[in-house]
Parts: sequence; structure tokens; C-alpha cells
Amino acid sequence: MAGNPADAVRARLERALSEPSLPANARDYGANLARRLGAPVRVAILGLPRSGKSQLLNMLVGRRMFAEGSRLPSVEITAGATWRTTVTRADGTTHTFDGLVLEGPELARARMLALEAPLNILDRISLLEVVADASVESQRRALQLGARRAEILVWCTQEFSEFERLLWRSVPGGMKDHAFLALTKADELQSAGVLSQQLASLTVALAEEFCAILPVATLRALAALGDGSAVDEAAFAASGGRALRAAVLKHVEQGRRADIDNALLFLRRYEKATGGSDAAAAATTAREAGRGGPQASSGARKRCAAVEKALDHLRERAALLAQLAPDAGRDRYAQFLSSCAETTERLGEMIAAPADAPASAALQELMAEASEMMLLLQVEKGAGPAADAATLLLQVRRELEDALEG
Ligand SMILES: Nc1nc2c(ncn2[C@@H]2O[C@H](COP(=O)(O)OP(=O)(O)O)[C@@H](O)[C@H]2O)c(=O)[nH]1
Ligand SMILES: [Mg+2]
Repeated sequence: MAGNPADAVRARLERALSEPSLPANARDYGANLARRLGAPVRVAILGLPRSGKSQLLNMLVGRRMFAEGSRLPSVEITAGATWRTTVTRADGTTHTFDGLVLEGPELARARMLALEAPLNILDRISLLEVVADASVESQRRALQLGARRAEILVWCTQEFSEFERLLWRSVPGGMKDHAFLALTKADELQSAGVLSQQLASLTVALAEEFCAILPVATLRALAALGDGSAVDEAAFAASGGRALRAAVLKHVEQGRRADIDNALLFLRRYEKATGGSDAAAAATTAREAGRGGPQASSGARKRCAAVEKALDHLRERAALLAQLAPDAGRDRYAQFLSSCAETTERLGEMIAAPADAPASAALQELMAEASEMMLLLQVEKGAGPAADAATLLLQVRRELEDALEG
């Protein structure tokens, strides 16, 4: 995939990381960014037993790996040069086999399966089906695992019952922006005559809980995909499979763009800073952040005083934050994270200020979510969350600029 922007930025990052003058902590931070840019985005598939997770996983990778009705433990699937299956047993031992091994004595007491497969889509995403029984505790644990191990969640259900609503409350707010609801077995809902009603009411009720709700007749989608040699595109689209896959992949691309922003922030500081003094680098960053792209020049823009002020504030803070982030030692990550949280909080207040024309409800909502996410990142601490916090601020900035552009 030479020539894609993530690879280009990663190459620049690697170069910056090889500079001997790069401070040790900046190296940790930058290495973490490079890893993120190099790795596929992790997608977790969750839901109650028999909700259609395994078949959906089949559909997303475009292969019938799991037979209908197969009962397997949690499965992770990542890119590999050849098919391999690693079984983790109940006693913690792991055993790797060539090929796809989904039945037989090899699976005795299997607690988890890790598949490697030479499938193109796995360059972009890896998948994890989290299997748990139907109890609240098991499902909560499954959700926690999913939120920890993946950047995107897909919840499979036919109804999203009260029970599921309750479970879903344990998902961190920030994660809900990266969650999809797959209304599985849509063919069954359709023949019961409840599909459109179900879809409409869930879409209204769950607008805040998922970034999209998508019906999918998974088995039909799989039939349309066939063995991959002659896809029935019309049938694939009609099954909802295409829209679901496209929505997930689009989200992956957006996340990738945010990671690139994040890496560019790091490079702005370090490509120029290596060899120069910290003060010089800080000045450079401050100038960059203060320069403020299109918002300074475009005249034909809807005025929104609150948003403009917020952007000014963000630009000011960005300079300080960029200076703080890459140098951060363990302790200073905490400081960086609390500064990010504080900034986000302040921005939220500013755009809601009743004295000026306050920003739209949607923007206020978004800021509230960003604040919530920042708090979570603060609790997590460390280089990864610091990187996420910086990305989040850049996304906030983008949203504010978009709001100004109307
Ligand atoms: N009619 C219909 N049945 C489905 C669909 N998707 C899954 N199923 C069936 O529902 C059952 C459970 O599916 P599975 O993917 O194994 O669920 P999991 O336990 O959540 O992994 C299996 O018997 C599937 O064949 C679908 O789109 N339509
Ligand atoms: Mg399953």
C-alpha cells in the first residue's frame, strides 16, 4: 500500500524516531503513534448468544469460516501470510496449527481462538467476536473487553431489548461514537413484517447510543458474496451487507485521518525541533497553532461569536499542549491529559455561553461528549491516552471550524 497518506506519515515518523537527539519520552510517544498508524483498526463484534455475530464476521471478511450454528469461543482474526489457528486453552497454554481449525480435538477446552488469514480486508481491520453467555455479568465483561481491545464496536441484535439497553449503559460515552448497531437477521424481521417499524423506532430511541443502526440479512449477504469470484452486487446491496461494511470501513478511514492529524502534530514539533532548542520548537509550534488555517482568512462565513472565541482559545491552548505532550514523562502525561480535559471543558462552556449566540445543540452535545471522553482518557493515563487526547482536540478543532463554515 505504498503511497497512502498513513504510510507516508509513518515513514516520516520513523525518520524522526531515528534521530538520536529525540528526547526519550518523545520517542515512546512517537513510537506509539507509529504503531497505531501501522496497525489495522480493531473491530469487536458483540451481542447476546445466537444474535448473529459469527455470521456477520463471515460477511465482513467475505469468507464462510464459521458454519451456521457453530459454537466456538471468542475468536480474533488478523492478517497473516497463510491461514493459521492459535488455540488458547483453559489452562492458559497456546497451540498453533496450520490452516483453519474450527473443529476437532485441537479445540478441546479452547477458551479463545486467534486466526491469521491472508485476506485483503485484514490490512485495514482486524476482527474480534466476543462470546459470552446471556448473563448480565458475562455480557458486561464482554463489553468491557470489547471496549478495551477494539476501536470500533458492532452490537448484533434483532430488537435491542430493555436488557440490552441496560447493558449498553456500561459502555463509555466516547466509545458509543464508534459503535454500530447491526440489526441482524433482517430477513426474519422482514418476513415478520416488523423490519421498518423496528428500524424506525430504534433509530429514534438510540440516536445517542450508536453512530449508525443498520439492518442486515447476513445469510443473504453471504449468499450474494458467494466464493468471492462473482459477487451478486445487487443482492449484496439489498441484503444491507454492503451498507454495513461500507459504514464500518468509512469509520475506519475517519479514525485513520485523526491518527494522521495526531502524527502531524508530533512531526510539527519534532521534525523541526531535532537539533534545535526546546524553546525554538515551542515557538514554532505556537506560531503554527496560532496561524489557524482557513478560519483567519475566509470572509464569507456565518458569524458565530461563541465558536470563534472557542477557536481562539483552542489555538492558544494548542501551542502550550503541543509543547507539553511529546516531552511528557509518566507524570507529565497526567498533566498533559488534565490540560486537555480542562481545555475541552472550557471550550464546552464557551460555545454554550448565553451572552454570545451559543452554538448549535449538536455542537454542544459533541463538546459534552469530548469532555466525557477526556475524563476517561485521564483515568487511563499514559502515552496512548495522551495521543488520543491530542487527536480528540484536533477533531474538536475540526468540528468547530466546520461549524463556522456552516
Ligand atoms: N435467517 C437468518 N438467520 C441468521 C442470520 N444470521 C445468522 N443467522 C442464524 O442465527 C444463528 C446464530 O448465528 P451466529 O452467527 O452463530 O450467532 P452468534 O452466536 O452470535 O455468533 C445461526 O443458526 C445462523 O444461521 C440471518 O441474517 N438470517
Ligand atoms: Mg458465534
